Amino acid sequence: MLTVVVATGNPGKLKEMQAYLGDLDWALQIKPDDLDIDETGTTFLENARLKASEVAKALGQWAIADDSGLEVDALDGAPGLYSARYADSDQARIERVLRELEGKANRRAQFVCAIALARPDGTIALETLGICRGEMLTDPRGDGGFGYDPIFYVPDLGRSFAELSPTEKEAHSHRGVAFRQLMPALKTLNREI
Ligand code: ITT
Repeated sequence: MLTVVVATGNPGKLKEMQAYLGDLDWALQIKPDDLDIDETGTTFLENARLKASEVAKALGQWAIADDSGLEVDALDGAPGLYSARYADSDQARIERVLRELEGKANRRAQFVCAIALARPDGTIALETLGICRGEMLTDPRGDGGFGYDPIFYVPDLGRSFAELSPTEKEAHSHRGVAFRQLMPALKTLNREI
C-alpha cells in the first residue's frame, strides 16, 4: 500500500482531498503543522509542484499538493494566487472581494485548482489543472464548504458552492474536475508501484 502525505494545512481542502482519494488503496498521512513551504511560484501549477516536492523531500514520502484560488474577471483575476493571503479570515476575505466588486456589473469568476503528486525524491510524477466558472454573489449564501464558497454561485445549479452537498461540490468544483482528470493516471501508478 502506497503511503502518501496530503501536503496541505487547510482543513477544508484536506477533507475534500481525503474524500476524493478515498477510492485509492492509499495510506494517507497529514503534513506536519510545522512543515511550511513558501509559495514563491508565479502560477497555481508552480506552487502545487513546489508544495508537493518540498514536502515529499522533507519527509521522504510521496506527497500530493493542491494550489488553488479564486479569479474574479472584473478584478483582473484577483485574488488569484493570493486567495489565501487576501485578508486574515475567510469572512474578511469574502468581505474584501465583495467590497472590491461593489458597483461592478461583471460578476463572472472562476475557481482554479492545480494538483501535483511528487515522488519521495521530490520529482513530480503527475500534475493537472481544474477550472470551474461561476459568478460572484452580492451576499454570502449557505454554510457548507470553506473559503470563498458562500459567494461563489453556480448558475446551472442555482446555488452557491456553500449550498451544495460535498458530493455535489465534487461533481462541479475545480478540485473535483482536477481529481477526476488525475484519477486514471493515479490508478495506473497504483498498479505499477
Ligand atoms: P495549503 O497551501 O496549505 O494547501 P492554503 O489555504 O494556503 O493551504 P492555497 O495557497 O492554495 O492554500 O490557497 C487557496 C485559497 O483559495 C484557500 O485558502 C481559499 O481561500 C481559496 N479556495 C481554494 N479552493 C476553494 C474552494 O473549494 N472553496 C472556497 N475557497 C477555496
